[in-house]
Amino acid sequence: MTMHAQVKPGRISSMKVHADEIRSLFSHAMSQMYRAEVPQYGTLIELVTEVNAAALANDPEMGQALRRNGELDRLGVERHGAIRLGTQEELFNIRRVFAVLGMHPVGYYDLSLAGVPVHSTAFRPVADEALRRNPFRVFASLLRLELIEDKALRKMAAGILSDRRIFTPRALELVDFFEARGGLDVAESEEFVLEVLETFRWHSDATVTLATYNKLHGAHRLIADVVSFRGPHINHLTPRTLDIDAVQVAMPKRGITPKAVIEGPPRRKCPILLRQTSFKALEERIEFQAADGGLVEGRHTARFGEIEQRGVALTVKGRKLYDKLLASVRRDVRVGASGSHAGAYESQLTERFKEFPDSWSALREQGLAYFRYAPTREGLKNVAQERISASVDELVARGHLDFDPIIYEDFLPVSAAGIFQSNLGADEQQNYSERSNREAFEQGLGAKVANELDLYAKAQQDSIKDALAQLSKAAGKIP
Ligand code: OOG
Ligand code: NI
Repeated sequence: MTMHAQVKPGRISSMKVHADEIRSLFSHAMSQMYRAEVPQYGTLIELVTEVNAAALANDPEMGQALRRNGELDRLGVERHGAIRLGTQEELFNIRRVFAVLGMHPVGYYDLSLAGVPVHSTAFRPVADEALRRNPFRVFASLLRLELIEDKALRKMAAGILSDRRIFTPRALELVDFFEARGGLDVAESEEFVLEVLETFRWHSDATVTLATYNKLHGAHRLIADVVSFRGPHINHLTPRTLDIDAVQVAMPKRGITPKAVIEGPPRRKCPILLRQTSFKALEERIEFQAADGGLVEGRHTARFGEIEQRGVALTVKGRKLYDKLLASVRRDVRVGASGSHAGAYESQLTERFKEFPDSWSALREQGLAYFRYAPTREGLKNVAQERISASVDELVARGHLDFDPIIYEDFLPVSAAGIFQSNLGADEQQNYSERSNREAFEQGLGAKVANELDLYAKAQQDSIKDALAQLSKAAGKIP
């Protein structure tokens, strides 16, 4: 492996590689590994690439908007993945590992509400510039053993987990270097990526007996997935598509079976938040320990593929409206695991979301979504100093400011639950009495998770400040 982009002199001390570069190396390496391990993912990537090219050809305006927003370049490398961790210590160290890659915990997602015994965060780049360079994110879940009722089983699972080491000693050593010196050099960065890849690798041999696996599986399939293996194998990677409906329809033609419905909002002229769909996890052969010291064959399903289409980030007000409309559809139409009522669900979703304004202007004027502002060419030419004190709305109305949607970079708990469920099988509906426990999560993590809404609000605010400064300068006065 070679560094495909050299350290840019002057950006950071000459010896150190920028975290964005290490993240790009890492996300590329993960994609290569997953492609080799799960050939259907490679097929999915090909399909997405074709659909994206067609979408851009059909809609030149979309291409221009993506370019203005710095998203066109990142489209081909854009993806997220997911892992499931077993202990607080694993969560603590994964945070340190991701920090080397410029990925930080954003958002807290409680999946126990949806019958999945985990809570989660997303490790992702935070700064606009870093997101533009490579937005790779990892949805990381921590198993909540305290939700298992069977005390003996809980104890056994905790015992097994406490014995495993998911990081190579060298990976942790390089994290120590990074923390002590504030960076890694080129050789260390390359080595780090290779070492960390080991943590996410698939192991076709379990660390437990088939009987233990079955017991864990009986409590929840997810518990078996986390506890029975040497490490938190990456369970899916997700490219971004510009037309998720087209990919959903085309999947079966390529021999891929998608889940019954697309999660998230319906198709719209102005996409909001995040739409996702996945293909079902594959059944894979596993060698389990046998009581006599030999091996016995069994099966496990964990790994799948997913696609996503991202839209504008919503404000608190916009998100409330989204949650309300989605909940009303989900209350009235229940899609069966086999896909029954999928058609009714989709038509109701479209119907009820008519209440959600579908033009960028309306979304902006009603304060439902976040936007990035920039001065127009006209504005820079014609603006007069006294005009700059006008409100943002007035400057937009006069054509001095233009705005583009800020992309939603995070996840949606209801959608995530749907992705989990479709890959766990129909039988996995559980009700957990204990509820969200963000404090325990952050305690394990050893840090607070950032609030995603604050980040979008700041990006919008920064763009306004910058745009006004440019207009002021153009009007002949430095602000
Ligand atoms: C994670 C499922 C959630 C998403 O995109 O919402 C997720 C998992 O199955 O571990 O990846
Ligand atoms: Ni996902």
